[in-house]
This record gives sequence, structure tokens and C-alpha cells, in this order.
Amino acid sequence: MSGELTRFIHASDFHLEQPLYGLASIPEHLRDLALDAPYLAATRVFDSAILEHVDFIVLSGDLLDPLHAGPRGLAFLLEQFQRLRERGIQVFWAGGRLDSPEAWPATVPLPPNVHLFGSGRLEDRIVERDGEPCAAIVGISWSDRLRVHPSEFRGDASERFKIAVVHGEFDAAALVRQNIQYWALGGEHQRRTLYSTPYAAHYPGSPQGRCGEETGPHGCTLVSVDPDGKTRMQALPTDVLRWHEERIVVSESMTKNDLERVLRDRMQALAAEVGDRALLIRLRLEASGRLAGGLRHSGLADEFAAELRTEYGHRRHPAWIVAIDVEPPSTLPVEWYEEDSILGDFLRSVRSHEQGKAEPLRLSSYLSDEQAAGPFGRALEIADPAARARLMRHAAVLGIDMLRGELANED
Ligand SMILES: [Mn+2]
Repeated sequence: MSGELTRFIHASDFHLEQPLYGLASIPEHLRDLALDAPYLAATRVFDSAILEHVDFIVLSGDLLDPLHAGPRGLAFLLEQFQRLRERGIQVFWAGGRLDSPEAWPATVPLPPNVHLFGSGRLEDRIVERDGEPCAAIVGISWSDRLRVHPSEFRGDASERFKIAVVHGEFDAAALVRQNIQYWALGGEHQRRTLYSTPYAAHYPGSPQGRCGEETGPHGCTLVSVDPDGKTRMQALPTDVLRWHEERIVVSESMTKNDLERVLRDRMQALAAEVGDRALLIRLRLEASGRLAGGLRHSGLADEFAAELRTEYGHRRHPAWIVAIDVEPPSTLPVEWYEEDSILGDFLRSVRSHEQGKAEPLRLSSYLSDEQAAGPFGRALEIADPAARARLMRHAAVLGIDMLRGELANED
């Protein structure tokens, strides 16, 4: 191994075939960006490789489903690989569930700087820099028929820096026992490091978050290895749209003006950090007290959303409110349950349904036979205990809003 630092980029799960999803609607001015986001983010991965003068790049699968991404996806990858080839950067690619070597069309040859690992057995490659080996890479592409166990990737302590490239779910305990200095893993869309010392096992995540669940920065990882084999990982953000979730507690005493000020302050702070991208923001208001009813039922949340969109959503790097969800507070005052009133009866009934978790709710008894047989009926079969608890919380709060007369008083 030469005395210099070895540097490479690790990326995975481009999913070029998968556009953004989970948005009820997308404003006109963000439509093109949303459509192109997966491609723009993947381009930034290759830009980073060139900008950082890396020695090589490792890709751990699910770059695209060739069939669903179509010619655009294939042409894009070929073009990017060609850019790397012109700069002498090699690519080591282990296919995932979607991009095994069998899925890549045989009529479209890969450039000679790209090595796509086979799916039948482990393959070893040596990477050279200036005629000297700088790393050893062992890899295999995903296959339904063949599951590789980490113990098959054996490194040897006296050997040069060894990288394993593979797609799938792995347990840190099984990986750490092998003599592999860097596990380049793929198959998770959120960035995750299983361990980082003395060796490392890492999922870089997708370069672009696709839906409301994939919040936070997305990108690729720049790995630097010093001559002693010590590894340093650096996250390089590549996402062009970033999903963000912000929780705000709306307290008992808050007025409409107070809340408006809090929302603006929060948006100001988010807009200041947006950087070279757009933010897609879901605000979750945990509401109790005077404002809660109005937020839930008389369009106050929509009113706020519209104002904040006008102010922050049309900038060059917009902070766009996807939705304002109004959630019930996590606990309700105990005395409400004890009230000798219709509300008290209602809350006690909700609580008994909450506690009798095993008992089915039989919501479909409120539907016509025709409704019950269709998708509406299936949607009311609440089997998941967490979903059931959520539903009960919403039911309790709806009852409170209606029976305490807050809706009528709200102005
Ligand atoms: Mn994936």
C-alpha cells in the first residue's frame, strides 16, 4: 500500500425508476424539480467523485430498475460512467435486488472502467494507483437464489485495505468478526453506520429522499483511508429536495397571534438552513387548549399553510409546507374523564375501547353492506395497535372539540 491517503466515494440506492411519492399535490413551480430530483441527486454523486479526485467509487446496488427506468436511466448511468472514465476513476458496483447483472440489458455494454460484480460467487479485484495497489475489493451482486454469509468475505490481517461491497440486510455482530476494513453496504434509504471503529460498516442511503418518511439529509459518503488503514467517513449531501418534519407544541394559553409568530420564527430558521436545495416541510402541531378546535375544524391550519407558502415557498430555494397536521395532545387532563357530563361518558367509553385492545372495534357496522365490502370497509379494519391508539386519541379529541362547545366559541 502506498504512503498516500486512499479516497473513494460510496453510494447506493439511486432508484432512478422511483419518483417522489406521498404528496397529495405538488405546486406547479416545484413539479420539474420533483420529477428530476433522483437524477439531479445522482449527478451530484458523480460530481463529488470528480471534485474530490477520488481514486475509485463503490456502488452497493439498486441504482435503477432497468426495465422501469427505461432508456433514460440506462443512458444517464452510461454518461456518468463515461465522465469518470475520462478522469481515470474506476467503478465497483455490486447489484441489488433491482440491478443484478442479469437485469442489465446485454445489448448495452458497460464502459471498461466499470466492474459490475457477478451474482454467482464472490469476486476479488485489486485497485491500483500509479501502478501500485491501494485497495482490495471483494464483492457480489444480489441474488434470490444465493445468500452470502459475512463469513465468506474473509480478509486477512496482513493484507492491504480490504473493502466488501454487498447489498442486503446485515447484522453488525456478524460483520465485525471478519477481517474487512470497510463494509460498503446497500439497501437502506436512510444513511446508517453500523460501526466505525476500528473498522467500519456503513449504508450511505439514497442520494435523494423520496417520501415524507425519508426525512433529513441524503447523499453519498466520502471515505478516506490513511496508510495505517484508519478510516474516516464524511457525508456529502446530494439531495435537491429535502423532507423535513417539524413538531410544534401549541400550548393551552397560545393565541392565534402567538402561534403565527412561532410558525414564522420556525420557518425563518428552516429557510436559513435550506442551502442549495428545496425543503418539503410537514408541520405537526400538537394542539390542546383554545386554538386546538379551530386548528382542527375551522380551516385555521390551512390558512396558516397558505400564508407560509406565499412567504417562504416561492424563493429560489423554497421552503414549502407540504401539510400542517394537527395532532391531539399526548395526554388529556384526568379530570375530564371524571366529569359527570356527556363528555365524561364519551371519554370513558373511548378509554375502555383503548384499554380493551383485543376487542375489535367493528366500525364496519356503521357502513352499508356495499360500503363494507369495498375499500372503505377494508380501511376500517384497524389491526395495528399503534394505529388503533392513534385513532382513539383523535376520536377523544373530536368529542372534546364538539362537546365542550369550543368550536362555537372559536373566532
Ligand atoms: Mn433500495
